Amino acid sequence: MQFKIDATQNKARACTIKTAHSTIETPVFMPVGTQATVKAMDANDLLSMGAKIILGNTYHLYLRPGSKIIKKLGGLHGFSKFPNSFLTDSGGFQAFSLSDNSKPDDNGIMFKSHIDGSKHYFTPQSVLDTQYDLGSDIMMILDDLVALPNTSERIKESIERTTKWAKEAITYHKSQQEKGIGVDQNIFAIIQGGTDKEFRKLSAEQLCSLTDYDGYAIGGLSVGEPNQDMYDTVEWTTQFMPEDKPRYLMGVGLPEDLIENIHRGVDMFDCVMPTRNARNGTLFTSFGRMNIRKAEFKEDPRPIDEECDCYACQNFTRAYLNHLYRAGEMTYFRLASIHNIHYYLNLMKQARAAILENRWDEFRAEFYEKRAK
Ligand code: PRF
Ligand code: ZN
Repeated sequence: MQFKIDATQNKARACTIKTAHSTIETPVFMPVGTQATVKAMDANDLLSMGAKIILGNTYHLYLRPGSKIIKKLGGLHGFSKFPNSFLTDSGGFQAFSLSDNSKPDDNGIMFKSHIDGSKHYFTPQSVLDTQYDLGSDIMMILDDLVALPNTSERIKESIERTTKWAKEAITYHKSQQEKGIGVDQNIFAIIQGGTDKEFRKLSAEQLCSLTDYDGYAIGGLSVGEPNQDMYDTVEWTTQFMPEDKPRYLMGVGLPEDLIENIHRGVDMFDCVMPTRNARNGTLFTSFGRMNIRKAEFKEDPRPIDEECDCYACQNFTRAYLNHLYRAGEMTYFRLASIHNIHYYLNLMKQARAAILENRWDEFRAEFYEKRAK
């Protein structure tokens, strides 16, 4: 992976990441494609919107259809026909959030499948084996995350485990690469530590001293803590992260969360927000959020957002989308998802341009002004 900083303005960064499958300009939002598809869209939709990287999920794809099937069909790229980059989360988070009883111990995580109740044990090595099969460009390590608020003992345990697993993961990855496995695949560590400064510092310093990692993520946030605590924790944590590697904030967030965390030094984001919200009628626009279900849009001949040049806004009206939503038509999900993903990708493009042109602070202020109107 090649990484280059193109410009910075205070803490905000515009960088370029080059993987074996695409060149990614940051700040970047990565649409979530848990099941090797971004819900309601196919590879061509994503390509025509300019998506250079999307997510896949180790836990889900391991359970179904199984990583060996995906490997046989050419990895995630061959299977889904999305030719640009994939980042795969390790599965620790899903075992934690979906399994009715996932149980971490010092060597891995035991969990029960949410599909059929069968038992599986993930280790730092086994989640990499699955990700080698998937052929993702960026692989996340197994981490031990905790819900917030939590006890100091449990947070301390999660940091110690995450560091132990990170050491095992990088040792294993190097040994596999020497055998010719995963040579084009990159590996990111995940900083934990809740919202406590000392714990975050400890986790960041331990993981960032393992210099063989290709990038570092901030995990364990947006799990129930107040937004300002999330911002403060990110601002605090980025100072311990290397400048010459990508920084990824996992599972965050709303458009304003992206702006605030770019401001604090984050390069990469993912979140189900644009696709999940699209499906329940919430659309993101340059003037804030709108709910397309509302009766006031029944006869509205305008596009969702007059400033948007997405496929949905270039071709269809609010009235039509309102009707499709109410009729429960599948086309609604596709058009609404295209619009929301386009909004997120375009926001990142504009943020990047602002950083490159040294007008980040003005851009950030304008973002809030437009929405307040
Ligand atoms: N760890 C992993 N995946 C994640 C998270 C994490 O902490 C989060 C937290 N917001 C989202 N996805 N492995
Ligand atoms: Zn649009």
